[in-house]
Amino acid sequence: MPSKTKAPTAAKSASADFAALVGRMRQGDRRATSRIVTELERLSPDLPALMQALGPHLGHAEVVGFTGPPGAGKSTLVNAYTSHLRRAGKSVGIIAVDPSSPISGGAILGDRIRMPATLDDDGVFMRSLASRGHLGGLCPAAVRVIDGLDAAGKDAILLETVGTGQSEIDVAEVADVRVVVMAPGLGDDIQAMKAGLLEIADIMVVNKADREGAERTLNQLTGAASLRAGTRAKAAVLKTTATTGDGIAALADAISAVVAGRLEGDRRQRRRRRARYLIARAAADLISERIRAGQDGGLDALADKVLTGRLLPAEAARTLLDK
Ligand SMILES: Nc1nc2c(ncn2[C@@H]2O[C@H](COP(=O)(O)OP(=O)(O)OP(=O)(O)O)[C@@H](O)[C@H]2O)c(=O)[nH]1
Ligand SMILES: [Mg+2]
Repeated sequence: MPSKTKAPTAAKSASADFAALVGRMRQGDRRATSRIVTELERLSPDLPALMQALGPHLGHAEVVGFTGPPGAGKSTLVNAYTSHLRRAGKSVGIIAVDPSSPISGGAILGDRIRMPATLDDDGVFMRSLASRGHLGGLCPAAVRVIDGLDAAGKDAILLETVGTGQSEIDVAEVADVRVVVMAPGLGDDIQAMKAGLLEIADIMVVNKADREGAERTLNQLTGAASLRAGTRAKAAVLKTTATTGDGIAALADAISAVVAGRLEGDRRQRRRRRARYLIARAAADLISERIRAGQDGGLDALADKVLTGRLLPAEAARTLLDK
């Protein structure tokens, strides 16, 4: 019979289990990696114990985010870059975030087909995640899985997200290098995404360079890159044909240049950025949850004050947060 007095023992054995499991994952045991990733993916009650076991091993991997409109060739490009990294002897973790709400077998199967480099290679671990409630965004589960694959000792973690709405900002938060993938014939998308996607890009890629209009898209992006506000370094703009591998070596060089320029000595900083993101998301979720549950911290009273002009919505939000 499980009883309250047994709880501490259970917690202790969970952490002992995780320490052993993390040890096996670090030896390259695929099944251990898979299990840890699954634990991270779902919010298991043992998560704190697992995070503790992962803690000492974090901060090695470079995280490269690939984002852009649907069908731009992100998966194909991730596959080509993975092959490149494998030839250089680097291990790779891939997280593909699928924005469709329920876990759709079709999309995930599609990722496997588009990423043949992930098959039958112990140096590559790939997981597709459904972003579910987080529309088009990067789900917190993906950020936890980054930690898992980082602790597994992967040299590079490649994160594929569809660039809509929130996700570009999220990718900017958690990726060390941000690659925005476009393709010819997406002219309207470029307009729509200029503000968000192009602002966060370290590297802009015109994929499908074998297609008509690639040169025009390249010029548009080069123009957008030069207009970018602020003091950040200008984004590199380059062409790839992911299906043949053309331009992948140049992309790899551009990614290395960003890494070399930015990451030296900031292991802790990287970890902290991901933790900050998780805390901010959890805080937002907590407030939404409280409001849904009716424990809304006097939201009606605040609403009345906003309606009568006595309080700005942002001030009301601050009051709500301070409760
Ligand atoms: N001609 C050409 N086709 C490409 C290239 N790269 C990808 N494709 C094709 O474009 C289609 C979409 O590629 P994906 O890699 O699935 O694109 P994606 O951006 O991952 O798509 P979603 O994940 O659905 O948003 C596939 O049929 C690819 O074979 C390229 O460089 N040239
Ligand atoms: Mg894809």
